[in-house]
Amino acid sequence: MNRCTLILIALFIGTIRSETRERPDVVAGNLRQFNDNGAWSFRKNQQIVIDIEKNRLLAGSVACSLGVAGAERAGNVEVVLCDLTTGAVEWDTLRTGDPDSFLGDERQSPAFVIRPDGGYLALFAPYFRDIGSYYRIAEEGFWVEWNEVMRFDWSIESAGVVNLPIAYSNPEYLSSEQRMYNFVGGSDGSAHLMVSDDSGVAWSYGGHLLNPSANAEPGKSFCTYRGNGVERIDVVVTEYHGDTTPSNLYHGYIRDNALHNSVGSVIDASIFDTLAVPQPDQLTEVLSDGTVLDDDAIRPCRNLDLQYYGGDTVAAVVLARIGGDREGADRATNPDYCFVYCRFDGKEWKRVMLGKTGLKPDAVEQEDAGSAALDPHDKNIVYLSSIRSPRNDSLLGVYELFKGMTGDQGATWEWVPITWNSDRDNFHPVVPKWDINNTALLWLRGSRLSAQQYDAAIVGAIDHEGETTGKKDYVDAGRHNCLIGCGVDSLDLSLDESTGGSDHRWHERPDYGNNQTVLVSAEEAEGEDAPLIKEGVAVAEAGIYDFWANFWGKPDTRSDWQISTGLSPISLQIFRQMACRTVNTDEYDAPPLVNIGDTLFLYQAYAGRDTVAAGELVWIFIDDHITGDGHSFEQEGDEKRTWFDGISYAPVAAAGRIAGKTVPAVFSSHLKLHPLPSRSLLNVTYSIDRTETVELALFNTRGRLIRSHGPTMRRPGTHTDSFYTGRLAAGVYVCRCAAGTKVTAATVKIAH
Ligand SMILES: [Ca+2]
Ligand SMILES: [Ca+2]
Ligand SMILES: [Ca+2]
Ligand SMILES: [Ca+2]
Repeated sequence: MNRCTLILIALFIGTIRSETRERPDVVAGNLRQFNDNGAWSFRKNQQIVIDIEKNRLLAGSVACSLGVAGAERAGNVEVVLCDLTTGAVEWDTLRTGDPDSFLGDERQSPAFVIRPDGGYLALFAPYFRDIGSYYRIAEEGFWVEWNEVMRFDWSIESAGVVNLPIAYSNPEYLSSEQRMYNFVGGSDGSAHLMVSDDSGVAWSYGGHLLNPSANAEPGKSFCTYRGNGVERIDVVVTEYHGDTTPSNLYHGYIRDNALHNSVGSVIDASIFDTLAVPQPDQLTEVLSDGTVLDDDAIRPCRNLDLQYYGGDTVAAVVLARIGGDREGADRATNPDYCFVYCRFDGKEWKRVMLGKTGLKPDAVEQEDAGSAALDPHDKNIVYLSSIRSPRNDSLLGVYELFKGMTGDQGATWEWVPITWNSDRDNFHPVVPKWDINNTALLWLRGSRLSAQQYDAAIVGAIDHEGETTGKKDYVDAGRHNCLIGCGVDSLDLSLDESTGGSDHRWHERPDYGNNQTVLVSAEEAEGEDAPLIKEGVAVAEAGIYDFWANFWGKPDTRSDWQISTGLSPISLQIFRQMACRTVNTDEYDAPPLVNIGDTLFLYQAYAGRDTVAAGELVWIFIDDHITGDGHSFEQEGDEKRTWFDGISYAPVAAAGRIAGKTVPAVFSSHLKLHPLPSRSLLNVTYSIDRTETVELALFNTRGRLIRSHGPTMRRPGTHTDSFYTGRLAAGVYVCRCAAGTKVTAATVKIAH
C-alpha cells in the first residue's frame, strides 16, 4: 500500500459517520447488491438497462483500486447481468483497466442498447484519452457472450473532423429508423455522433451535432441525452464547463434527422453532416445564469438528468450554485448548492428549487455536491442524493437518497427518505426505463472523493407493483444445519478455542451472537481462507421466498467485516457492512439479537429468491473470501473478518405478473394450447410462415423456467410440440413460444 492510498483511506474515514448509532439504518424496499466494486457517471445514459423480455437487468460500471479486489480490478469496465426473477448475478469484464487509457474513472462506464434481435450492444470510451469509442456485441442466445472488442476511430471515420480525444458513450436506438446512435463529447466541447444501420456491427461517422460556444474561453459543454426508443432523442447541454465558467443550460431534440428547439423549430435541418452546426445557445434556454429562485441567484452547473414524457412534456433536474461565491473551480471554493427541477409544458420552461444541498464535504471534489434521477415513467417523481434533507434542510452527515413527489406540476414537492441513518454515502441514483408497474432504483453505496477515487458497491431496490414481503424468520447457523461446500460433509471446525486461529477452518465462537455462537473466520490479522459452506433452511409452506445471510459488522472507522453469499455457489457476491443494511427487528415476529452493545450490529446480505415446495430444503451458500473470477483480494484478517450467524427468509406474495410484464390473458392466435385445462400433457400448436428456429418454454407465474423444448429448426407450416406436465403442481403457467425474432405467450391452467 503506497502513501497515496493511505492518505485516501484517511480521507474516506473522514466522511464516515462518527456518532454512535441509535437505531438501525433504513432502506425503503429490499436492498440488493449488484456489484461489490463499481461506479458510473452521474451524467448517465443507458448505463443501466432492463431487458423486459428476459427479465434481466444490465448494469455497467468501472471498478476502482480502492474497492474490492483493489488493483486487480482497477479501471475494469464491467457489466453485471442480474436475473430479476431469482436475484442471481453474473459479471463480465468488457475491458480490463490500464494506466494509459482505461484507468479507474467512473466516467468510462459502459452503456448498453438492446438490439432488435434481442442481443446486446455495449459501448465505452476512455475519458479524453483516445480518439476512439469501443464496443462489443453479445448475440441473442441463452448465454450472454460478448464478442471481441472493436474500436471506432473517430479521426479516420470522420476524415479528420474529429481530431481531439473524446469522452462518454450515449447510445440510443430508434425503432422507427432502425438506426443506432452513439453520441460523444469532444475535448473542445463539441458533440458528435456515430451511427449504425445493422444493429451496431458496422458504424460510420454520423455528423457534428453541436459546436462549443464561441464567445468565451474554450470550455467543455456537457450534454445529457435521452431517447424514447422510437423516433426522438432529447438533449440538454451546458454552454461551458459549469464548474469553472458561468453557463446557461439549453434543450432541444432530434427528430426526422433534424435538431429542434423545445418548441419544435428546426435549428439544424440535418444532424448527419458537418454543416450549420449550432451552438448551445441556439436551442431553448432551460435555466440561465443569474436566475433568481427562492430569493437566491443561481448558476447552473450540472445537468443531472433529463426525461421526455411524451406529448410536449420534458423534465430536467440540474445542480446549481447559489449565493455570492459563484466563481472558481479550486477545491477551496465552496459555495452552497441546490437542485433545480425544470419542466417544459409545450410552451415554456418552468423552474423550481427542490432543496439546498449545503456545502460539499471537505474531501469531495468541486461540484460533486449532489446527484439526481428522474423517474422515466412518472413525471411527478424525482430521486435526490443529498447531504442535506430536502424535507427540513437539516444536515445529514452522509449523502442519503430521497424520493420526491409532486401533485402540482412540480411547483411543490413532498419528500420521503429512501435511505436513512446510513454509515456511508448513497449517490448517483439511476432509474432505468421499465414500465409503469415496475421500478428499479439503483445507486452507489460507499464513499467517493472524485470520479477516480471511490470505494462503492452498486446496490438498488426493485419495486414490483402489488408485490408484498411477509415477516422474516431467522434460522441460526451451526454444525447441525451447515455442511461443507456442495457436498454432504459436516463442518470441519477449528479446534482453537479463542479466535479459531489462521488454520483455514471456520470456528464456532461461543458467547456472541444468536444462540450464543457465531461461525467466524479470519479473526487474526494474517487472515485465512475457510471453505465454502452452506446452511440448509426448510420452509413450512410452499411459496416464493427471499433469503438473506446475517452477519455481524462493526460500523467504526476501521472495520470492514464481510461475507460472501448466494443461492448458487457460482453466483456468490462479497457483501461488506458498509454497503449492507442492519437488521430491523420490526421485520420479524420473533426477531433475532441484532446488536451487541453499541459496537456490533447484525447485518443482512440479500442472497436471492427461490420458489420452494413445502418442507423443501433450500441451501444458502456462505464463504469468507472469494477467489477467482477477478473477485479475489489479498488475504487479511481482523478488520476484514467474517462472523456468520444465520439465515433470514420471508415469503413473497406473487403479483400476478411474469417476467416484469403483463402476459396476455387471452390466447394468441399464433399459439394454441390444448387440452384445457391440461393434465399430464400440454400440447402447443403454432404456425410459422418460413423456416425458423423455434424454442418453447413453460414458466410459473413468477417467471421461473419449469420446462423447455428446443431450439429446433422447423419448416413453414403448423406444428405441435408437447410438454409432460404430470408432475407439475396444479395452477396457472405461462407458455412462451419464440420463433425467430417473434415471441408469443399464453397462460394455461394445469389441473390433475
Ligand atoms: Ca447539420
Ligand atoms: Ca480458523
Ligand atoms: Ca448463532
Ligand atoms: Ca473461503
